[in-house]
Amino acid sequence: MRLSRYFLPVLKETPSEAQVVSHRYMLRAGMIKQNAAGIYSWLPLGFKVLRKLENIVHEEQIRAGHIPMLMPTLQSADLWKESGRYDAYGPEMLRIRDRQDRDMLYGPTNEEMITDIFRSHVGSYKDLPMTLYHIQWKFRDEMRPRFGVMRGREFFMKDGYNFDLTKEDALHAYNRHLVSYLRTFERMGLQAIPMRADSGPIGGDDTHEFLVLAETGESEVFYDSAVTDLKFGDRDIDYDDEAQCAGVMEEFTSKYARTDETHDEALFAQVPEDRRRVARGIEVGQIFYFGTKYSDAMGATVQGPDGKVVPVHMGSHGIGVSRLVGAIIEASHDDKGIIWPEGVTPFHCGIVNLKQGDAEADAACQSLYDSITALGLEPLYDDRDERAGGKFATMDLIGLPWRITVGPRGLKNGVVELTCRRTGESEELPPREAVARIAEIYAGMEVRGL
Ligand code: P5A
Repeated sequence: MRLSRYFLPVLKETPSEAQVVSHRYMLRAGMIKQNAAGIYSWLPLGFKVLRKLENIVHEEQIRAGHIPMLMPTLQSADLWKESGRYDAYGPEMLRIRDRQDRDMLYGPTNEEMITDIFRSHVGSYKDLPMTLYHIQWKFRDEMRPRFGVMRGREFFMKDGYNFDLTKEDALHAYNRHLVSYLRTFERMGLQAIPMRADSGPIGGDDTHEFLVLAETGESEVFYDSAVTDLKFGDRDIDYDDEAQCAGVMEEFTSKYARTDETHDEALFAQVPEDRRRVARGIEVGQIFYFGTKYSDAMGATVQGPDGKVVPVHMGSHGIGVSRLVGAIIEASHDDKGIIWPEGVTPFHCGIVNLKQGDAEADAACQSLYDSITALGLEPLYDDRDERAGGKFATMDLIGLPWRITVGPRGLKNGVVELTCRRTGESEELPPREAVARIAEIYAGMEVRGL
């Protein structure tokens, strides 16, 4: 993409309404525009990151054997009256009446709708286990929408629902989700720690939240610092293997790590004192096992191998896809702007032309642009007729992890400059080698975007 043809409305001033760094940088980098409290348009740069996160979530869900689909944002209130949650959900639910005077709502989550789909089409244990998911906009009329996309009213969520014959099978689904979430968040360059939590309006006893540690996090968390040493890495997991999934679950959840709702001082006191941590975290995902709560209320049953008809065991699992954009920035930035991890960056590298209009510099930039594009990667070429300082400031703000700087002086010596956004280190090298380095950095990584 050439910057002169792109829509990147960066702001020079720091917007006064933004209280946290991710919100400030998302507004300044032209990623989002607020349309109403907690409701945002995703401008082109923000939309690219959102799509990258969505792609990673899809890939990891499909890898775990879960089946993608799409349910609507608007729901009929009838199903919620059946489950008993229409009244219980309270003022967070946006209730709408259609022209026929029917009660509708903008879905805050989809347990009821998926249970209805299941009961309409599945009647035998032979179709189980089954996990269906979608990635769709949700609406919760939050009392205090704030921190930009981190606590929005309209937000993008991946929500998945498992259906199993027995409690044991459903607990395997729980563990499988935990494992796939560890992998998903690591691919995004994040450490998200599973912590024992409270289930709130979703229900059930077993639930873990995934928290990214950050000073601006809304949740207070208590943990044994040993949990931050755990890395999922590139383990080869067989998601059907119950023992293997249970082993990873055990490894990642046996140390003390809890949100304030479930915190237990007496248990925490058993953690060696030098490893006890009290901090703040951003909740980027949550998994639940709630047994037969919805299948009992809504009659979602299957015939078991013994011919008996039994309610299915269920759980649900969510990832806050739009919240993650803010969470990644909270975890990865400096005083000049965002620093995108390679796995989620909107463009793979920037190309800065120090002397637009100089025939040699223009040709060298175009050639770099073509070579990097031919690799299947997306460069952002700043081809505007602007001062070098302004171009660097824009690149730093929008946070592309690598920048190639091209100027007549370097070209005389046959070199361009390759700069790492995270370390600030630069090296001079011939253009062909710069392209080879970019190819090497992104080898084996998901590279497609929009
Ligand atoms: C699990 C999926 C559920 O709704 N039902 C279906 C279950 N869980 S949850 O924890 O309530 O939400 C899942 C994730 O969505 C994100 N999230 C939000 N993101 C932005 N703004 C909000 N107002 C908001 N509310 C929830 C969180 O990341 C949460 O973990």
